[in-house]
Amino acid sequence: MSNDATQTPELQAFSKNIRGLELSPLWERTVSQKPGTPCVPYHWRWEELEPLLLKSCDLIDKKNAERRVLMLENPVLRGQSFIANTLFTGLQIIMPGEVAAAHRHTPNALRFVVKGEGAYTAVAGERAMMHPGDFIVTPNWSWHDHGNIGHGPVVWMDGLDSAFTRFFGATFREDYPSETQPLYLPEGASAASYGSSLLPVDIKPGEGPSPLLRYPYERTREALAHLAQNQPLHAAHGAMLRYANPANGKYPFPTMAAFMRLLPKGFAGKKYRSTENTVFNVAEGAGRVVIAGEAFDFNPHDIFVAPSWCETAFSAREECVIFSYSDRPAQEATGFLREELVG
Ligand code: 1HN
Repeated sequence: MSNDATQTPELQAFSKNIRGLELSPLWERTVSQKPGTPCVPYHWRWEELEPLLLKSCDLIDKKNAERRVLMLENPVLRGQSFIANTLFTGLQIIMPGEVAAAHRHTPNALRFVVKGEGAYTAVAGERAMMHPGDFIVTPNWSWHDHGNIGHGPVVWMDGLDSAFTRFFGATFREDYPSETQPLYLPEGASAASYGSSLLPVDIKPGEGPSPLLRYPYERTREALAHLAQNQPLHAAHGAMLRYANPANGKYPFPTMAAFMRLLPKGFAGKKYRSTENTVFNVAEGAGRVVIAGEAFDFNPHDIFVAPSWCETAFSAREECVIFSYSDRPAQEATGFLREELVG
């Protein structure tokens, strides 16, 4: 607050004098005390992204790019790597025969597979083939490498909570001594232990990231179709499911939640806002999303971001299936999360 009482010559001199001691008077503070962030809604079209990803393969090989990733940066965060204050989003492309070398880091990573067949990811000793629509978990500090043993390019979206590790000053990374890690678990091991609503008998619900490596699209799609046909739709979200950590029923990561929604053809959703920062990836269908008053017409594989407290409303020109991830678990754990239907 700045008023006459704070503008006396003595106070002005005081404020000026304390500046040299790295002090500032709270009564002159100008930073926002409102929800929301400086980040803006933004939409990236697959029809523009795909040719750029393919072009990047001609221009940079895997020896020179540790990961061939295009980062999606919020227009107000250019140079910062982030799509919103709390989230990283990248699009990664891997060509036949290529390997993305094994490493590990403190940020958690999720993958949402966009297009192509024949790529695998290996995480903590287990390999999983990646198929479009799959949701894949790379827990923090686990060794991971990727490869393409197929015949065409494969693209997926990387979502990381690296904004958190940067914020805390807790970013560490290490390369594995060889290009790929040893596979000490058979393919399907984590699905067998955790993927059928059954748990190993000695598992106690705890904290931490999901032990299930891959959430296959065909199961997600089937569950959503069933839900959309047999349950009332949510006024804003349509038929929406949350990916669960099977070991504790919570989120796949302590920081990041992931969701998939189905919007039936003709769905016109209500406006919704929350303090979550959310990134969307269109798995199927076309429609329109209005975020903070800006309309974006989306098509399959498009990506858009709804920063905190931006009103968001969906309408579906065709049946749509849309993946999203957000910082909800971190905001729930801290008690900061707020959400509402608007109007
Ligand atoms: C990373 O390790 C991957 O493993 C992708 O594929 C994107 C962005 C920032 C930091 C590490 C990967 C990343 C990343």
